[in-house]
Amino acid sequence: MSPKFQPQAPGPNRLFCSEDDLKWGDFRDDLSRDGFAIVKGAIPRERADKIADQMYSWLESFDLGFDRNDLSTVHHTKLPVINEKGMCLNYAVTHEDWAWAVRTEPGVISTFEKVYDTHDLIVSFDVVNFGFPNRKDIAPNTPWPHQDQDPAKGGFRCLQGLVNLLPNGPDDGGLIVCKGGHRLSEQFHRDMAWEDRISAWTNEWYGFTDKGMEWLEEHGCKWEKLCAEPGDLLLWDSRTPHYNLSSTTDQPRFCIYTCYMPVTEATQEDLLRKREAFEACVGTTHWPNARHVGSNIAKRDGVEDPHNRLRPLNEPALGERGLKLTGIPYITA
Ligand SMILES: O=C(O)CCC(=O)C(=O)O
Ligand SMILES: [Fe+2]
Repeated sequence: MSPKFQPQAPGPNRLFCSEDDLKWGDFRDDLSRDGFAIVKGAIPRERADKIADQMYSWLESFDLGFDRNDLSTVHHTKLPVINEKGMCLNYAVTHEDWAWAVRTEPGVISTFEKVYDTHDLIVSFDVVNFGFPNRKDIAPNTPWPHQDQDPAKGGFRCLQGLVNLLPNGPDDGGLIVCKGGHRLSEQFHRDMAWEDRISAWTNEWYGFTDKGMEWLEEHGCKWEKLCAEPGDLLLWDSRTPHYNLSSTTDQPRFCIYTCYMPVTEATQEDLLRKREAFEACVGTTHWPNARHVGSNIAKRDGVEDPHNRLRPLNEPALGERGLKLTGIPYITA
């Protein structure tokens, strides 16, 4: 059987993040130079506000006592399981209609189309972030500087993104990046190859140790906390060292990770696994090729959460573009 769509591979204007490709006059120049960029208003403010409202309603839908207007109800007993980094991994949250609404926003898709110079993209089913300020009821979010790319595989391979959904100032938590670190990545891993690695559950993750952080500093890299308005799209090269901070104000931080790659960079096996993940309403990492898939079984106090959900509360109604982003129409067998 031939696929429903014949995919087009990335075109000649694909971003390579090399010295000589600073030529676009838009966010791609920042991305190439700094390893990160902000696309202002990728989602119109009104629609971003609506998504944040739906995210709050989703948290309240568990009926555990969380009330968006009362920060004292931010407690793990009153919420679905959210880790110290603000991430919610289960409950089919990544397939809620509002998560898909963000993934299929034209301003978000077109940004990634420019980066890869193709319309034939697939999107990750990544987790969702509900970062609440000053949490004392869960473990502290200590710095976890890392890159989301296998050090053994150099070069620009994947662009990560997140759509910011609440006002996000300097102390409101969120993404912190190491400016220019992407360009030093290969040199870093050559110089630091002697060092024992922090254990990781996937090769596509590398954690920076204190020594690694010193190396970055000695090579002139500075860390920068990115600030954004609702609807802004934050982008970073997977080689760029980064982590997230928790809010120290009264302002929560909500975001949805959105990462796309050309479908031609996924194998048929990847697409079949991705289809299974879609049908089972489970998540992936930020890598859209679904090398790793998640589960909807959250554990609360060591046992299965009685509030687990295997399907979204509101199923997404995907149009043709949304369906293509799942990769399913590109399956040949
Ligand atoms: O929440 C963020 O800003 C960053 C998250 C992150 O680094 C990751 O998911 O790998
Ligand atoms: Fe990351």
